[in-house]
Amino acid sequence: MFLLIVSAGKDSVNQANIQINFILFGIFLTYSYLFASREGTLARKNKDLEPLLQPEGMECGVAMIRGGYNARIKKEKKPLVLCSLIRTFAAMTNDEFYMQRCIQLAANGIQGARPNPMVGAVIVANGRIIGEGYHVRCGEGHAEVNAFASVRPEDEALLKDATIYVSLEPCSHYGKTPPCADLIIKKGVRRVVVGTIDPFAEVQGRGIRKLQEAGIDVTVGVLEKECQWLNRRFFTYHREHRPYIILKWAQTANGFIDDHGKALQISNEQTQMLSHQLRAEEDAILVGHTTDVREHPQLTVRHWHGPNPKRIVLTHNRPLPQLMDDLYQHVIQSLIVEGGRQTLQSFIAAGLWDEIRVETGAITVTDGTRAPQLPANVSLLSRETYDDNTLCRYISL
Ligand code: AOF
Ligand code: ZN
Repeated sequence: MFLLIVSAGKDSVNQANIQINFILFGIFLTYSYLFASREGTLARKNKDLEPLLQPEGMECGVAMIRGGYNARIKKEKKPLVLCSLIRTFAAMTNDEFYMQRCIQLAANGIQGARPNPMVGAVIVANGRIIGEGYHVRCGEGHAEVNAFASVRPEDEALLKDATIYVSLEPCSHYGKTPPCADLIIKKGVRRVVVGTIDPFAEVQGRGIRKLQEAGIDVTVGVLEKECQWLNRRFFTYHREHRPYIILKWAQTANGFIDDHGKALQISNEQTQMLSHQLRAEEDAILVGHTTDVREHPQLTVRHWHGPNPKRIVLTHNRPLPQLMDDLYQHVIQSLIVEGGRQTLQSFIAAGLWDEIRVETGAITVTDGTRAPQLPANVSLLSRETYDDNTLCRYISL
């Protein structure tokens, strides 16, 4: 539209130019129409998928929902006017759509997969999902194994024309299980779409190379940032040789973390539950020596379901780099730092943090320990309100 007005105004006698603009305008309208209807389709598809993500159906990492699900995910009829440009756009969106499904599946492995990454896989043939799975538990089948196992015998013949989407590069090494790249080659799929390269030293691009050498068409980097965010603990651990660090504190409305040095109940029932959920999802939790002596915090999971994180007390004379090395050696991929002020501030000063969670309650006190100072390079990730408490999550810029 913009092109049409500007160009026509400038050179209204140039017939050829106007014709080109009309064509461009036509493409623009067609694409807008298709894009809008596709958005609607995707929204409906997503809505269809949600109620089907029941834990019982996902127990073995294989969606037990293929019948109804396949029927519902079939593409809607597209309008007849389809130029190649639009097809390219549509293909891009398709890859992202199926990768999004991989991420959704992978997230089911939050408690069982670690220290392995959460990974999801989807097999698509003729515009239909014929198999999907995720990595359920460390030591057991990878996402690709579970996805292939879910393909119905009558759909096996479709594999030769199929595309497999995986949120993490298929592995190339013998770990607790054999290489997924070999399995994919053996199954004979035509195309592999990978969310992101595996940062694990034994893989790091070797899985992709193996597939390419076998003549498979490989696309890498679809929803790459989202795939890396999902496995932020795994990525930080392998890239930086330290755990993903979450600094966490609760403060009064006027910025104190205790009342004249005495512990203070700031969290309400809901935010306490969220804190315990966080504990269940991370590998370790740390407090400073002073906080341990003063408050004897249990640091366990009591208001949520899941394993307790490893409890660590930081002694005064322990340098943080040494602590990081130790945690790396013990395969601790994520760490919550719960306090007190000095400990939190020392992590901030050393730049050793990936996420900061600040809970602010409604109460005020007249004096106490001041809350740590947020670093300058924070970016607000989310802000949620739970009754009288506000939970802000920050990541670094
Ligand atoms: C994949 N698909 O679903 C996962 C992968 O000891 P193993 O055999 O379980 O291998 C663990 C490593 O495999 C892990 O560190 C990561 O590099 C990769 N995880 N790879 O192809 C999967 N979970
Ligand atoms: Zn694998």
